[in-house]
Amino acid sequence: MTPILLNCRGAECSEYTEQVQYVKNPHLESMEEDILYHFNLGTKTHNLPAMFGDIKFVCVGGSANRMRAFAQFMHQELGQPGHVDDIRDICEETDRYSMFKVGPVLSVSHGMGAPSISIMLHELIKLLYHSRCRDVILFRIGTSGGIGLAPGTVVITDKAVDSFFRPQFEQVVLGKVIVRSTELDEGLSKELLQCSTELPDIPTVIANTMCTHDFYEGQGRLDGALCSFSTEEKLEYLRKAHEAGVRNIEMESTVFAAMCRMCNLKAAVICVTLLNRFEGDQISTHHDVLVEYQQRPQGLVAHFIKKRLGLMA
Ligand code: R2B
Ligand code: URA
Repeated sequence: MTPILLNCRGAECSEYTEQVQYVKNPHLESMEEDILYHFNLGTKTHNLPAMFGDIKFVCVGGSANRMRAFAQFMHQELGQPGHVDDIRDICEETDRYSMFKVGPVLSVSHGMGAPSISIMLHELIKLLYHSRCRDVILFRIGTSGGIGLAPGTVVITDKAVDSFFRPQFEQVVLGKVIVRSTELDEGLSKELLQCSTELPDIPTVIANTMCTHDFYEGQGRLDGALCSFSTEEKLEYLRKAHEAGVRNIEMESTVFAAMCRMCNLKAAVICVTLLNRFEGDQISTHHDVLVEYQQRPQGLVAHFIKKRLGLMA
């Protein structure tokens, strides 16, 4: 690994270290100030290294409430001092995203869909860079629709694929399509699968995850405001996805995988299935059951983090 200049300015700028570079943007070096607008944080207004420099694990998920609950859960699991109710939303002055810090763990919401998570990830990755974090692992924990799996099964993503079952993410940049690989860290996925075997009642598989740009027609649902296909066409598409190794469908994994890969961040996607799409489209399971399902990826990641921190009995 070649030594690189840390992102420090003025008098601090002489420091060199062995560090993996998390950003790939030459323009950042020449910026006087970087405002992370959607987090309401900035390099001049906040001492980012002091606030975030010790982060080792970042967990992202769609909903602000779920990511608050994850932070509170981690607070208990890591035996942190203070009361869970005192964990404050670092981004409380903006309602775009929520962010909670518990020791070396950051929990951040990303909203729904690729554009929303992509904006969040740009600012999160710059936050890690400005904070001089090292050896950070990112997890996306979320919900999904299952293909041929019992509801409640946790899927650790092998390949994040697009709607054509290709392991890639396409982004339009300056009117041209840029294609980025969505390969994830195989070792990390296997380590997470091992963790699942050490926990009771978390049925878990490693499989491909399909990422779509819509929840309804885009995921082959018959119950949206629009539907342009028959039941048979829907089932044929799901069967093809199944043949391609896809076992769940969600809406952020490809851009998450592509951005983490480009930025040298180890990353994993862990989503619970809420229903089996061969059996229906509506999510009609009782609320309490859904809440328990959504805790499964959280429990798995918490177990992984505790093991990595050497906190397991
Ligand atoms: C899973 O659930 C959300 C849609 O309900 C979406 O953000 C996703 O990926
Ligand atoms: N999230 C999705 O994107 N699809 C589902 O079917 C369920 C949750």
